[in-house]
Amino acid sequence: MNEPVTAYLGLGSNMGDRQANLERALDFLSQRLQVEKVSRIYETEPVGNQDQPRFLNMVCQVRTRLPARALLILAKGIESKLGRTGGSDAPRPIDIDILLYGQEVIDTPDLVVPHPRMTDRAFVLVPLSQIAPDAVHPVTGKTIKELLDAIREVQGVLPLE
Ligand code: PH2
Ligand code: MG
Ligand code: MG
Repeated sequence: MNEPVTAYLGLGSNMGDRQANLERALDFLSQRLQVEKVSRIYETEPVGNQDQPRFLNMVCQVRTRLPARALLILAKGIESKLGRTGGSDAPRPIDIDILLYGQEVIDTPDLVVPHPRMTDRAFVLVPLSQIAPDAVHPVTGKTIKELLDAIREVQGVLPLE
């Protein structure tokens, strides 16, 4: 049996009942692994394709014996149960990204961990620094708090209520 690993997942929704989508995704995740911590929910301006609705974003800390690839398959399965169709920059009911998987560095065509864009995305680093400020990014060697401090202006990331 594999040793349990602490991983961080990023969740985003910008279609339908966004808050309900996040909650249902967390529900599905907790049926298959231990969800140890969840961040607040933030309403965020779309990054990249700006011609789409605002997102709700959050992150969670999970503990799992699933290998990274199995975790990816679980995430994709939940995305399609919640009705995700369309490409990577289309609006979606839910997007579940593996941000960190222990201290592992994975670089394969279908899975790259740490998530390649997490270091400059405030909508990831703000919620992640809430639950794991001292987690170390295994490629840069920096903590989440250090990565967040390196972003000059944190804009368009507002806590929901
Ligand atoms: N996800 C993207 C692209 N842009 N912008 C925000 N604010 N939140 C997201 O989750 C997001 C995005 C691709 O996955
Ligand atoms: Mg994403
Ligand atoms: Mg994704």
